[in-house]
Amino acid sequence: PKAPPEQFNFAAHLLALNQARGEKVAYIDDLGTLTYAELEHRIRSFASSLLRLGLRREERILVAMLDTVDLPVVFLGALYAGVVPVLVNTLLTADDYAYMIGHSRAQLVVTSGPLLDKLRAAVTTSGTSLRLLVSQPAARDAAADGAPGVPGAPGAPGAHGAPGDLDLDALLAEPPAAAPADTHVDDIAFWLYSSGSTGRPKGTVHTHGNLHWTAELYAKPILGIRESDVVFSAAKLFFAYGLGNALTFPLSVGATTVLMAERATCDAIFARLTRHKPTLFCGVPTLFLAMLASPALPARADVALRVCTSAGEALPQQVGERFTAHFGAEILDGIGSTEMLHIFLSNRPGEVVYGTTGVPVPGYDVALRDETGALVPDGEIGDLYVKGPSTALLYWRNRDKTRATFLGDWMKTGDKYQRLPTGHYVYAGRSDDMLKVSGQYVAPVEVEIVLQEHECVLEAAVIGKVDPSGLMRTCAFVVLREGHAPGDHLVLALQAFVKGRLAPHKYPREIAFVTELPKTATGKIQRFRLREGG
Ligand code: 3SK
Repeated sequence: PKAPPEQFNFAAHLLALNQARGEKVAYIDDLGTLTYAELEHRIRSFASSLLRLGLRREERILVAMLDTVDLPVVFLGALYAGVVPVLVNTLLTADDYAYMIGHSRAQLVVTSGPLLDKLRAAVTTSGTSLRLLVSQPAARDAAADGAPGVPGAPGAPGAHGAPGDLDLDALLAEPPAAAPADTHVDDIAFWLYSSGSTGRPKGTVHTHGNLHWTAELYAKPILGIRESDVVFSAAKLFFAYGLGNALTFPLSVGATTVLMAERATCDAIFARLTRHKPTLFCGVPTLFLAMLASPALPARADVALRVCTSAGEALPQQVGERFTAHFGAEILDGIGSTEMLHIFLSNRPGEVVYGTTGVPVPGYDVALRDETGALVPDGEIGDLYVKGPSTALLYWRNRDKTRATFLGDWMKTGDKYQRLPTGHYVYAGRSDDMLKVSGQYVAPVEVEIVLQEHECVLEAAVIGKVDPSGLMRTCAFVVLREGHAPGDHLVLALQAFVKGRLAPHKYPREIAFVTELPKTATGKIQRFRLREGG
């Protein structure tokens, strides 16, 4: 593939690519359709609004938005203006956002109506007086999915505007910016936050060029994405995986993308698969498993799937096989990371080996090394390293973790793998204590700290346990204070306690009450003994 030129603005590049597709539908969301011409107009209007609001090149804006067409508009409008969007998970707490506002020194917060109260609380906690820009789109046309309570619909719950708030629809009525910011291919384009086993999430800084490379190296040659595809990603746009699936890739070939604001339940997915007939569906293993178990699973003839992708955690072999037997379409299991922006190790259409993560994507080099840095032979487990042109520049204001992760050309992924003699890679767990549950990271220590704040809990230890279907679940071992008795009511109370304080994917699915935790002579919890059942 051709390298982008030195002066390169990814948003302007996409608009130029799609110039001749004005009438084609770029996006379908819960409120209707948006053509490529409308998308371009809105992106350029948003870019000029940002400049008029006083935002300057390289300043950051925090973007906590649901998946509607407004999100690609805000993301690409910011890039067009040379302003840097910091895309954040919409399921975090006000405290998490307050940290991110301070850490990124964001100059504006853009959010969706239903998230407004949480973001307003975050701004207050951050001690800043940032303005909130609110996306509250109205239905656009008859193609609207019309789901009840569509987030962002007029009068949707949670939309409590205040006098200083800005309205996105009003800003989009402004005249469009004439020219894009003349950014360099290596200029900072956007950030994503990535979780770690200790400490705060890391601000992962990406360039304009990195977006281009994920489309050129993975989406076009591996997925074979093309103009006629209709793309639907269950992973939301704020994940690196979702951003590639539902923005970078389809817009790089002029395809149509279905966006969905609500949670990715089986019923919500089935409704889009049968109504909009996507040809390319991007999911995660837990979801594929739940879909196969659902009595409402659509018949093969009711969908139009060409190919699917899976990432986030390893796809169990039987899940892939059962899915293909039912729908005919293959699931390409792959692994990527927030730092590499998208998938660098993947299965190929027609050559899928279920139970493996496939082989390196051409353009990326992959190596398995031991603790000394030496390469390990086939069949042995090693730490996975990768190098390639979409690697993030750094973790913002975190020199130690930047230096420990970005090692010259190579990036240490934190995953362990084994290579088979056939050249296929097989997942062998994480190198640190992190768990990957439903495709998202959970740091055991963060959940343990919250459990210990509960009045009944003396001590807690959290581990991952693989369930019978082969997927990771969070499990907590809890020692109660004197005077408190174990029981189902306490399991539910502790789960609710964690859910109220952390993002929902972090609560323990299983809680076991024990009288003591295994520890070293110096008092450190031995999680490995809990994992071994000892
Ligand atoms: O979880 C993954 O494997 C992944 C895939 C693509 C982009 C980002 C990530 C974390």
